Amino acid sequence: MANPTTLPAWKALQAHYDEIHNTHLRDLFAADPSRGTSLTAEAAGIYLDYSKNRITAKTIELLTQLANEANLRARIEAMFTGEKINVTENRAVLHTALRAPKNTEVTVDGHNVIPDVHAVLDNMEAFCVRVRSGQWLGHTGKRIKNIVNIGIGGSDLGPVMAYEALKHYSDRTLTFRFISNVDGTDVAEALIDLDPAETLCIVSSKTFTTIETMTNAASARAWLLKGLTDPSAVAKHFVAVSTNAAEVTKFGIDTANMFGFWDWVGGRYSMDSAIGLSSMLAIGPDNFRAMLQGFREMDEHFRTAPFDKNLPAILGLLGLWYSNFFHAATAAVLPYEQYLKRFPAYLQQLTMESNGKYVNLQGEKVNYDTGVIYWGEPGTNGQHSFYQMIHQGTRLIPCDFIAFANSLNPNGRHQDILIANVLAQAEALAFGKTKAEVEADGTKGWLAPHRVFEGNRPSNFLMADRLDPQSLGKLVALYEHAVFTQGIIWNIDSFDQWGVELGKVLANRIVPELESGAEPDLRHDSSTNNLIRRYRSAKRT
Ligand code: G6Q
Repeated sequence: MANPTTLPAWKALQAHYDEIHNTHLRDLFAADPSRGTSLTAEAAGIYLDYSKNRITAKTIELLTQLANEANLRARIEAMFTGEKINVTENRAVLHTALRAPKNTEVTVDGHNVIPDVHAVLDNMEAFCVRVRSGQWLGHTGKRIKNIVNIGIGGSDLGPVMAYEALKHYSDRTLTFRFISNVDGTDVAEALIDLDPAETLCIVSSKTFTTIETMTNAASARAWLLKGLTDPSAVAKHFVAVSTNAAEVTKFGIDTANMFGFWDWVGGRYSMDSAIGLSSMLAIGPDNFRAMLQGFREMDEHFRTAPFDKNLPAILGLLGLWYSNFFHAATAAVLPYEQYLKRFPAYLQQLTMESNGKYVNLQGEKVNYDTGVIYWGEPGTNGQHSFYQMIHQGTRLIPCDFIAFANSLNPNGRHQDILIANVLAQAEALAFGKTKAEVEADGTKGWLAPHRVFEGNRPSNFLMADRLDPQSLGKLVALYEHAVFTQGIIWNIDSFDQWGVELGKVLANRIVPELESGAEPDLRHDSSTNNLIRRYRSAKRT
């Protein structure tokens, strides 16, 4: 693939941007009364209104042309059919196979992976039924009441996000905790009030070598044995989710209690693999399979719908429009659904680890911005803090609003007030409040500009019926494929993470220097050496 900025569609988009970037949404709406219904798309029960973007029909035409020139269609097929599109790791990228129906065939190195996927799913299901029904007992014969997932990054963010998102559907007799940070406080607080005899730890790590997870798992095992004393208790209280059977065995977990996945599942794309074991324990196998069905519906839509009707493609292309043409540095994701409180954090990893790359597939430094910085909080909380800057700041911050027609906890006027707020925010951002309107309200002179809202602040509006396992699957797949769309056009490897790998190596080098009894031979820069010495002399234990 070529440098995208040399493609005819990119050049046409630049010229088009020069023409329309100052056009106000007020004027675009005034010129076309049907805009609010025409610039919309719907698939799998998710409605996307993208009319409040700084675009015209021509913009969409050019963006889809760009997708075509970048061979997006062929690249989608390459992903779905198991081509090794993660070129720097020479791996297929097949999270879509995790939710493919049993009768599909997807081959990697000549091997159909779908039966393997379903075998693991069936194992997970059998295990979850045993734990949830009380057939699986702890070492002392007590029923499991607490589930602790120990993992980090892709082995944590998906499980935490999904647990929070689907709490409404979870078994409330079970307590869930998630330990990720190597800060001893994380493990201490997670276990503080749990009875080891009633606790099941899931050690989730693709590699089973990540220092944070292995340190936390060792501490959790020590905590368990302090309570239960007999080392054979580990077998009843620890299971593993990993691709590394040898390391799992070394840790002392029977591989009969290991749930596998494969190198073609990236960490940040793994919440629907065995990494979702805690989710399945929480919501039950049927709900987990319903979530997979949701993912699958969005996969099929992405694979087959024309790009101008394709939700992930539109979302991805609009993100690129603001990143590369308006030079917006960040984008806010604002779910008006309390259960989605961890969704922005989840998306942060998805987009930033996937597309935060400065070299292209050929290893050359790119001369355009890649990656969208996502951030956000559930509404309406953000309205009372950072929305000020979205409304009246000097930076352009495109927003994705996510709302559901039905609350899972209907209560009087709550939902109407919530939805009124999200609608009002999107409206105010787009249309603002003019000086004339401010003055008509009685504010004159130098005070008036403080109350003027320029508007023309773009947003997408996603709406679905209600948050449930299926709609969560659809939403996650929607963003996965939007990120994919951008990565293809930017011509980068969205599926490696060398920046993360580096962190893993660097810390391992310094640990022995901090733990050394004698003054270590420090070979870092003067700042790092000084900080190491300072830490060594200040630490008491
Ligand atoms: C995700 C990344 C990264 C990874 C963690 C945990 O795409 O690769 O966040 O998930 O570093 O790795 P392990 O699962 O191997 O412990």
